[in-house]
Amino acid sequence: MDQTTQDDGTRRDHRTIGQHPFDEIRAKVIAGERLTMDDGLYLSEPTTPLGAVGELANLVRERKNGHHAYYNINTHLNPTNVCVYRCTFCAFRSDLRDPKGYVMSDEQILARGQEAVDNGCTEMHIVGGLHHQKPYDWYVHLIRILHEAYPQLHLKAWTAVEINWFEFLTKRSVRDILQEMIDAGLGSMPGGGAEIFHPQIRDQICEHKADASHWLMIHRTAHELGLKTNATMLYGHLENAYHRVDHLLRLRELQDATGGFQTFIPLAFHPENTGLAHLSKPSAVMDLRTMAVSRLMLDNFPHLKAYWIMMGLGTAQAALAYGADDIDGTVRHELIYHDAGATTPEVLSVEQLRRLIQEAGREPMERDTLYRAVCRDDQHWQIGEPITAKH
Ligand code: V47
Repeated sequence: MDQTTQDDGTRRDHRTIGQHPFDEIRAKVIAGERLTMDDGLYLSEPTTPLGAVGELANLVRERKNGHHAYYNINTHLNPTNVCVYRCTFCAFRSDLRDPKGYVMSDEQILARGQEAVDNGCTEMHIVGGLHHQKPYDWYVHLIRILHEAYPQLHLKAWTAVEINWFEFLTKRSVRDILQEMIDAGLGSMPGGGAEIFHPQIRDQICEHKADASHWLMIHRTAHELGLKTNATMLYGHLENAYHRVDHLLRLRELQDATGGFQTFIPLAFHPENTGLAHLSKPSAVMDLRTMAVSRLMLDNFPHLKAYWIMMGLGTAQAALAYGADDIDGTVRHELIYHDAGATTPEVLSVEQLRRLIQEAGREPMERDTLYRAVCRDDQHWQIGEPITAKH
């Protein structure tokens, strides 16, 4: 396609003759060739038929993961909601002295671990606020006590933004901090805190947070230490298609270098109780297009997740035909989305999750956090074969 994209995302179209741009993109995808910024922008335009974009994304999804749709049995733990930052999109955070603020005790944290194990969870997803008064040692301590008490439970913990906060608290290197966390029991890192990398948007929604290059450096370091990580993108607020495609390209570049990302999770903005409450929630059409464009641009990511808590059950089911191959998990104790107005249930049973997947025409497969098949009988589970997405 003969086009140039300027810095603000507008495009100059020099195309006069030749193939229709969609045919060109389709030919590239079929040949396994890489898409460009301009391709991503074309696919993002509301006038590019959503069905056609979805079909192309589905082709890549089935090439990589066949008809499987993965899920896990998991729980969330947010040890505190007290946070020094005031990101405009966040409804979860609390000021230090706000009655809404809480900090969990060791006993409460361990009780959550016990509840997770009793419910057959393989994973605990741990993130929270950057507490004004909690020392770094507290964050290491809670990983250690959980891991010592429940060694089978995979601890997927701390976003890059939290790791950056630990750098500030300790004045130590990212490598040192991550190594200490790994020694304490950290199993992998979730993808939060990425928001939108482009400074035109990042500076408006979370100006104090680690910037794009710092977020990426922390994930690069994690990958070098052998940790698998995820990546997210928060969309449907102040950004436009250019910012979204730019975000995807930055992730793709790091993945080329390290191969350490497992899953990409596009996160739809929920405005209720946030500093951006005047905005409306992105539509299902936008959710599906963002999933499909992400699948097509992130050709080196093995998995894309339709996070049902955020998308709603119906859209998450549909997303399994628009590029997603994973639906996250049973999810107990989710607070970040429910504080921002999500109306999805607090938890789904395994039967409900499997039925959602089957209704979408996919074959459910339980995985652990590191994408290995999980084999279960009534009381016990064990790890089976690794799930390998094809290129
Ligand atoms: O970074 C916060 C987002 C993220 C709102 O790695 C909001 O498997 C929408 O990263 N509306 C945290 N989004 C959640 C997250 C995540 C979720 C599920 C799975 C994984 C994974 C990671 O939630 C934040 C931010 O981007 N967020 N507030 C809101 N009002």
